[in-house]
Amino acid sequence: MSPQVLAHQPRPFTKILIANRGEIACRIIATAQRLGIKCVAIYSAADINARHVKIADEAFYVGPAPAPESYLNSQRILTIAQQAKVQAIHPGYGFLSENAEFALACTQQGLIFIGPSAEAITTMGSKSAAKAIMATADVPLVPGYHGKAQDEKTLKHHSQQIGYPQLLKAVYGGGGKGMRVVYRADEFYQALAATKREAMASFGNDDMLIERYLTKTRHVEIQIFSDNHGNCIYLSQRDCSIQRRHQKILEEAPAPALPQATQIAMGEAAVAAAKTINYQGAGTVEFLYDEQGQFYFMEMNTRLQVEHPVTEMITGLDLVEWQLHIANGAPLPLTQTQVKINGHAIEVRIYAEDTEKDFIPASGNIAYLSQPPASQHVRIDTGVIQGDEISPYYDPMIAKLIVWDHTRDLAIARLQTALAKYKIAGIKTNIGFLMQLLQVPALQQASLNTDFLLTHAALLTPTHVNLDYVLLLAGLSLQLQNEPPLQPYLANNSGNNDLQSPWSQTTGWRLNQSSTNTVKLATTHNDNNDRQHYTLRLTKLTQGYQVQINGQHPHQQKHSPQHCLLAHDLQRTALSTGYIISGELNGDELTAFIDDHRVKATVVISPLHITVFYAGNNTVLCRQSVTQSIVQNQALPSNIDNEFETRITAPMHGVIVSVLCQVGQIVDAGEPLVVMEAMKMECNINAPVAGTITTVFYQEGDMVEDGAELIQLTPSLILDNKEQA
Ligand code: MV4
Repeated sequence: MSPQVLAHQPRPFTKILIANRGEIACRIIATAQRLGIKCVAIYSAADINARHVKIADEAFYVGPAPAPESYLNSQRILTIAQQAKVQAIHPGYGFLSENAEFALACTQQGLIFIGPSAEAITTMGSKSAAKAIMATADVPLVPGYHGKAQDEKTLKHHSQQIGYPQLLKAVYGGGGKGMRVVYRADEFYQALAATKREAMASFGNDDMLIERYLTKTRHVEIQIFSDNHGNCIYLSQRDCSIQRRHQKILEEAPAPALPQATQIAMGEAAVAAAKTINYQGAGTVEFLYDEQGQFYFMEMNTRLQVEHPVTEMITGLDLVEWQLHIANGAPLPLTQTQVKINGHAIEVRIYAEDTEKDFIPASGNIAYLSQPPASQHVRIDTGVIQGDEISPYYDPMIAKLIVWDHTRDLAIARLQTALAKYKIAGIKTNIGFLMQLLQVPALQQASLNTDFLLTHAALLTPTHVNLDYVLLLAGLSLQLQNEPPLQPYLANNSGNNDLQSPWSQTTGWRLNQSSTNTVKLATTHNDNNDRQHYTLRLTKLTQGYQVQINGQHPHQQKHSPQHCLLAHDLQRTALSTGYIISGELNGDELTAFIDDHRVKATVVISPLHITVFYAGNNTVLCRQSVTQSIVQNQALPSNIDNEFETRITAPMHGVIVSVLCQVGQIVDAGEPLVVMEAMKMECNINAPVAGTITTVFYQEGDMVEDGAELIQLTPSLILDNKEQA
């Protein structure tokens, strides 16, 4: 370091604005506050109660929920920055982070944009400009054409020169859009026209470049850091090959099995790339790495990336701290040789999505959230807490789970353990999918390429869950929830306690069937919009319960002959039917005996659902209890009560298109009551039996959750009985 650099002691920032939301806003705030910097958050109408707003020192409303009106509203954000008197703006990733105009506007208003110059952003935003610059820095490029001339003849000429297969790429493309593989010369013109149309629609520019299409490549990227004093270093690599439709799912550092010489050559190429454009701050240079061990420049991202924590875990550095120092004019804290790489880190992205329905983003409430404890091995970056909504306006990422250990194998084991402890209910997530992914031998052997998920799709089908067990655990939990341990109750409660009252119970408990309780459960709707219904009959034994599912005996009772005869065995022998279960519920944690098998599960009980986390699976069951009025009607003959489902529930999350009935109306079985719409498909909700509408819970335009009660209908038969009673 030169004496001048050492002499340069910039005054640290005291207040910054974070022009972002979610986990990255929280992550930036954490470092800034640790450094004594005050943080100003911005929030859209959807984020008033968001975690990033709560942890910030102050926060300003930025605009309505849609991103163009809030987190992309650069004018409004700059106004807030002036009003809040911040010195700098951290853009995070996404939103305005790679918007050159915004970076320039910040600078022009005397605010420091925590990132590179507008010029560097502009250059790297064009794939052809980036390639042209990289060529001057001797960074290896995929053979192809990235010239200015865009007439069909020129493009066709270069297409012939390059050979096939080749890839047409939009110069301003991103996210896998505006890209097409051309396998034969005679496909060229048609592919060109289609790709140009797509590019024009998506990016407002249809300039193209052509590259030789490389197959079986890995995505390996280099984290670089440059200061304003001419220093630039690289911080190992990350392998981000495991992605689905250009959405990264798992990232790791360092890139596994990369020869030392390649690590150095790639790192130095990335530094050369950054130096050529006078880059400042954090950046990532992406390469394609092929089976021959060659690497090629793909693009440069001029921001802090989502997956930066894996680099932090293996270097022990805080990259946001570095960004703040460098933006403030300080020199890089380390030289290249001082950078030490230790162990292996893996990150998985936990998304709110339905992995069984083509990974469509899920939105809704995180009704339950239980995370593995953070440690030197486990880090969780998240912007949500239990009870928060995942709104449809923004990226559905719930959290990043990052693990570290001395070796890749140990890190995978850590990740498996941590994922098993990651429990979310109320919204669909990809956690089960991630657990399966970690079981794939090719993943464990680091046999990676960008087609990984396509190649191994067959191994990533949902695992078979023992539904009997899940039903038993659910039934037992509902039973235990309403039946606290006898001794403590007698000891501690002397007066009336409504919670103990049979009228408060929702398990289907009945006065006139004192020893047998009925629990009705149903699976959530499948693709064909139907569900399986189950009736569990629990008969109280001296210890635990004897349970029948749908009145049937369990399929194959496994008796272990060597096993000593336990009380359970004796009772089962006596009854010679059903399962014998018992257990204890401590909060959400259930310990149960199912026959002789002692198992642990987590159960989350809500008014409409019960979610059972068991053996790495998460099963949501709908509670199909009968309505209170029927349960409370002691005069009802016991044989009809449970056979009628009078709760008419939404088969899916969606919008009420129309309500076709009103309170008091007498309807026939099969008569349509409500029309719902979800994912652009309409569906009628019909009366399951003839009866009288007693309650209508929603009106046109309302949004309803899957399983929400829509209509209450009292079956005619029941009314008749009531009148008799
Ligand atoms: C490629 C390629 C093969 N050959 N270029 C995808 C995103 C865009 N930024 C560049 N991409 C690719 N460019 C040539 N000449 C394969 C991909 C590619 C890919 C790259 C990184 C990570 C995942 C990918 C998935 C499909 C295709």
